[in-house]
Amino acid sequence: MNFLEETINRIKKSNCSTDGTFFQAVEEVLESIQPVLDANPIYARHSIVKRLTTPDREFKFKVVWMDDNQNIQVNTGYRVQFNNALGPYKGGLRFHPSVNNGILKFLGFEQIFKNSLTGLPIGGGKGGSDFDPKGKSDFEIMKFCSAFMTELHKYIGPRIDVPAGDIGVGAREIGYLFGEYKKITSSYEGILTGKPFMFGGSLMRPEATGYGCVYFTDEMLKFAGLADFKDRVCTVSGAGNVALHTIEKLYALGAKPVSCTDSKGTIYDPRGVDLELLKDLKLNKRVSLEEYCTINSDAIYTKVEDYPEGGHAVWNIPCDCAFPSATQNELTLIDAQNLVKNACVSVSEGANMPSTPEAIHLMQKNGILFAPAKAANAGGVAVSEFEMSQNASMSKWTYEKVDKMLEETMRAICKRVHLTAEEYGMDGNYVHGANIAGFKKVADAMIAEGI
Ligand code: NDP
Ligand code: 2IT
Repeated sequence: MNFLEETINRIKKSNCSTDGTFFQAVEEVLESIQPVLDANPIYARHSIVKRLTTPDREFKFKVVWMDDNQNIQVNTGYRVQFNNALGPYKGGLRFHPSVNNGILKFLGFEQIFKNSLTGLPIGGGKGGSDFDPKGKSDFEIMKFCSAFMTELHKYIGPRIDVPAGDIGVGAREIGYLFGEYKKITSSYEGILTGKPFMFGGSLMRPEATGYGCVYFTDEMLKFAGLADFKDRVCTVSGAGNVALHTIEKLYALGAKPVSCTDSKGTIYDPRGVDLELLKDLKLNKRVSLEEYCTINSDAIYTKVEDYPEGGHAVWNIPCDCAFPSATQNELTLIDAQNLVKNACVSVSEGANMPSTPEAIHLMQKNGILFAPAKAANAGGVAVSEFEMSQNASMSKWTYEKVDKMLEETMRAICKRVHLTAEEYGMDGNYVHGANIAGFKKVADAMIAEGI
């Protein structure tokens, strides 16, 4: 048995059988870093892989709250503090019924390397709850957030662990969480990022992940000697924070984004997505995408259940550049086959691990430029770190300053990933480049900090 198989078997034994996404994330990183481990026995001597694949700490707690009908509800809350070799634990909170320990371990593990790639002093963590915000009143959201923070506040702090948003957690939830922390501790500190601007949030944090993903892709196209975004047809999945701002920046650079999706279906609008309508439906009204077609009858809506099993309608729309920006494993082998068939040029992961390993392999084999999540969507956490800096110094930076820093950060990450892949003889393989560059920095810090 080789080292990779041995490590995966060990991890499978010491974790739950439901931790599939965590094993998937670990396997991908281990495959990439094999040449680094072979060339540098110091990493084995310091048991870096074993230490890096074991979270420092995992919290699981009960969240009890009362709904609008005065029924008492019980959910489970989690925080995984994975690795703080480079800085305080940093990573989002996800509120979604699918959340379990395995999903948060996968997200926390990925976050270590992503945060390392930003070059900023932040470690990796993730948290959340199986609470479903859909259909809840503002008051119920507030009550759940308060109850969640009653427990979470014990584990976080500006130099300890700084959560932010993720699926189901935006500025509204962060506001309620912040308010409760302040009430419990009487302390006004930067313990969360993604806060509304009026109480310490950074300008550009809402836009950062989507804009950052587009900046990264622009740089990747340049490295490949390809034309920029002007007139390129782009497909985007998701209709949340990341997707909306990806679409916004694509328009700003002259591209034509033609799709968006939610958990119920796909919108294909060949003339280009109506962003104002989309924002109104998703940010204000919080309704299903199906409503888009009642207002804009030229768009085509495909329900999830009306598309053949195993694939997703959005990846069968002809495009130059694709941006999976909804959730994990939403781009499968069948989807990759369709993207190849339709001569897609690039795929950039706005979501975390949206492509399956088989899909990535096929896309790369067929020459599609592939930007992995931990590099392409690092703009969100980078601007979160800028928010931490602003909070620590009690200052507020301008929109232009943050946007410039975001763009520079994303272009620098792209360059570093590109050069690392080149250094290891894997030109253009951004998966290996990102994993190796992210790993080396954390591993070297762990060695320098001792056991
Ligand atoms: P939002 O909650 O704002 O939006 C999520 C979108 O994805 C919604 O349109 C939602 O549809 C859809 N979606 C969620 N789960 C599923 C599912 N199981 N199947 C199909 N569609 C689904 O989340 P974000 O935009 O913030 O996050 C999207 C992705 O980006 C996630 O992978 C997240 O981890 C990642 N990410 C987010 C960052 C951020 O700054 N927010 C930073 C880096 C990565 P519906 O409303 O119907 O559920
Ligand atoms: O996956 C991610 O990088 C996020 N959800 C953002 C994390 C953060 O701390 O801003």
